Amino acid sequence: MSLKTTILAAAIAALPAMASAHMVIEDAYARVSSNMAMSGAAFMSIFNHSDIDDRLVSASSDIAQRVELHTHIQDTGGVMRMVEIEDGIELPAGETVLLERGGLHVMFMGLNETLEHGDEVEVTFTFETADPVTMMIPVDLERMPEHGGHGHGHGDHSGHQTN
Ligand SMILES: [Cu+2]
Repeated sequence: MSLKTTILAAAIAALPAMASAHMVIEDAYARVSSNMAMSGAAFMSIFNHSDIDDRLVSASSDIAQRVELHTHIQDTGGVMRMVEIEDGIELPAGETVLLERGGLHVMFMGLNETLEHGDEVEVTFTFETADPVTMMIPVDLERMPEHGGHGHGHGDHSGHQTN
């Protein structure tokens, strides 16, 4: 292979990474909040495939009147509650950040339509540095929370609500 061909091949190989703006969002799913019928949330992993620390600044979608970035905190009474993260979610270079049940999540406030299992929701993610990412996120009302960290073992279906 000539040097020129090698460079061309390398450039072509680099294209998909550039197109995805160095943010790789995987395993995304959305669901209706169990405690608020007209709200929902989305969970996923975000891999910052770059050497630049970045930040998820906001998410937007037509599915809801407002889309916020939330996390859970424990209040003084020991009760977990959700709070908006106003300065965005940190995405350290080369690391994967998990948005998961009981932790960080994308919150849909005031759903414009109900989320049915199997639907897809279009969501656009805006980053401080990386290009925005728009993707279809499947609604999965059957997914159980990940075990680990929240005191729920496998087979714990007690918290399962489809609505
Ligand atoms: Cu929330």
